[in-house]
Amino acid sequence: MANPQKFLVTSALPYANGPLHLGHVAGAYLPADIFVRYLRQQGDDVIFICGSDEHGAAITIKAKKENSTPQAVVDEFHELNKQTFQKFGIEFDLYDRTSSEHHHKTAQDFFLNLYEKGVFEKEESAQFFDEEHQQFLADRYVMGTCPKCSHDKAYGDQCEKCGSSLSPSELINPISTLSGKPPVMKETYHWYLPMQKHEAWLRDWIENGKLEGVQQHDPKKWKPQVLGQCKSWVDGGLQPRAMTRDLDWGVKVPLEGADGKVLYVWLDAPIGYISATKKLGEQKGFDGEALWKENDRKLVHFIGKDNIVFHCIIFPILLKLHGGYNLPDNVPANEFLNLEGDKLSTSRNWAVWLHEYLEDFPGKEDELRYVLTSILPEYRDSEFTWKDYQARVNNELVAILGNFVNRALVLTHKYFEGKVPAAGAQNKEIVEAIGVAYSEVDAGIRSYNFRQALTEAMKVARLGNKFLADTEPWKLIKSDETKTGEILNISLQIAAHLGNIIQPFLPNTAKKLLGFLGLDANAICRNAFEVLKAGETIEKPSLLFQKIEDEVVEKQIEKLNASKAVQNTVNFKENTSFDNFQLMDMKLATIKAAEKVKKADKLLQLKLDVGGVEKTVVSGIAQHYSPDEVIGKTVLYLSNLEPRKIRGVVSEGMILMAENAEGALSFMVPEKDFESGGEVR
Ligand code: B3M
Ligand code: ZN
Repeated sequence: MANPQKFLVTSALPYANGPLHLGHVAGAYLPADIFVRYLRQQGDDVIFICGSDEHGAAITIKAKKENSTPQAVVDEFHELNKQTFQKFGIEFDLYDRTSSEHHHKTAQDFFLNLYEKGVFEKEESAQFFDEEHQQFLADRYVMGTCPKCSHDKAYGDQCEKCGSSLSPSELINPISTLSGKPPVMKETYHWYLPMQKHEAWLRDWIENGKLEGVQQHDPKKWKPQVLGQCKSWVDGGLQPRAMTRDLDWGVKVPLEGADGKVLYVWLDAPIGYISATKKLGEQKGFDGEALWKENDRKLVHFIGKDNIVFHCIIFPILLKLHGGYNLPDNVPANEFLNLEGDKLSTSRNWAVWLHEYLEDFPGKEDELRYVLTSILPEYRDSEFTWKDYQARVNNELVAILGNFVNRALVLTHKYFEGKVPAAGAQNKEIVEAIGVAYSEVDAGIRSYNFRQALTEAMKVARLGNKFLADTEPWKLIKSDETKTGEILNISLQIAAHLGNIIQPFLPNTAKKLLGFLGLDANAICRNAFEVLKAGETIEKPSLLFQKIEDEVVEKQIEKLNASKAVQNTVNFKENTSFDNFQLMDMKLATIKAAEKVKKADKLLQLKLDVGGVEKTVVSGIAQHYSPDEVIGKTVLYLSNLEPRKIRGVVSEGMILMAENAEGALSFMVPEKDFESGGEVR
């Protein structure tokens, strides 16, 4: 056994404003759990931290929508998610929460440490303000068209469709999610982190793993897409980012004159990893914060790709400026898991909720662990389908792993009264194959390639299945009992190693299988082929897996489509006044010229004639129409939106388009041959 290594492993803190779905599990939780289980099995010293992220505008928006309070919302989902993780077998050392007092204290101390060092710059700024609700709008309270991909429901901080990190002022045609109306700009002030000042050392840390006084890491071990996103962020020019927000829910800014302001959620949430570790230390009697300072302990953050910039740019800057803390050794972010051909979406209820899976499939946690690990989006988005779930369970778990174990143990009972038969000569090929499997699983897991590691582990089951098929002990028994015994002895040793090697992936199955063999999981030495001694008694096995029947899968697909049907009902916004409607100035406009906007593959720049007046509009229709398709069309034009500069072009108003359920767009054109400039009311 090599010298034990030390790790501090975190999984992204899920927002406590909704349940967990399979995308969350495949993104930041299952890979981390496999990693931690394996390292612990190898004797490494691992601390595994997670908890609920309970601040941020999304939670306050949900509370407002449900006429509830943020605390009530987070209490509900913190409990649900904590229970669900436990039932699914994700074994955190602590599942904490950021609405806790100890987290607020830790986050405020962290902020003050930086504030007193002069890290922040206090800046006045114009911020979106909702006049109806008399509230400044944090990023998540503003929605509009993404300037990068023209997704029309992008948030002020992030576009969920293309993953771009945005600021509210970049959105095209922003509206307040509180009132549904365009927000106004109002003066406020915040404390900014001037990220641009840290570009030089940050780039060196990202590209070379080097940073004075901080442990070295190896960027070559980082996933290319993670490094790529970091580099493009740094190359794109780091910008000052406000580290406080005008919200009444969150960690209060611990400064005079900061009433009504809280820490930016992406400042406080990662500090949640630290406060949780401290809390764990208090519970277990050690200095939790010290784990963040041991230079031989590797910090690994498991996240989804939409969290890369926060974990690889912003949090490392904050950790370094605070001083004394390790920076991440690796951030093996996963891409996105899609579902039945569409993006998983909490808001559209297009998801398989983990807690519902556990209710519908009691005792089948390992089946889901197996299928999700087999399709983890480690380097590109991947897809969960119920048909694939059924196929993998039936054709791999039942037909290979379960079948091999069942035959080896049943035949031992049938021919040798459940006692391990005498061993014969070693089968070098098999011993070699088992050794290779162990080292391949080790290499896979330690390089965050869990799909490959599982494939290697399953080779042991395939090896056993093939060995029985090739040697046919059920025939040999008729002529040579000793030889049959030797074959079953080998099969039982393979089964023991199989139980050992699948532990990180399929912990419940491993426990059952090793239980049949009367083995203690930690007593299996991977370097010795013989685990079971001749004469030892093994239990009569039960089936490790049951087939998934067609109707079970059909029922799940129906359930999904029913939820989509509900979601596809028309969404009406809240009523508004006729006076408000009259504020809109809509006219007919004829498109005189059109061209693509440089470096924006979804935007067209249109020259309009509006009754003889020329107007310019940037419109997110480039993926639906080519420039020459639109010239000459007379369309519906909203003229009096505040002009907005988009990719260097000042857009004066917008063209109104209709969109169908599949997302196709259509112009709204007069059914009579009306001239441009005509009023629409
Ligand atoms: N709450 C997860 C998300 O973006 C976010 C992670 C915080 S980790 C400090 O869905
Ligand atoms: Zn986008």
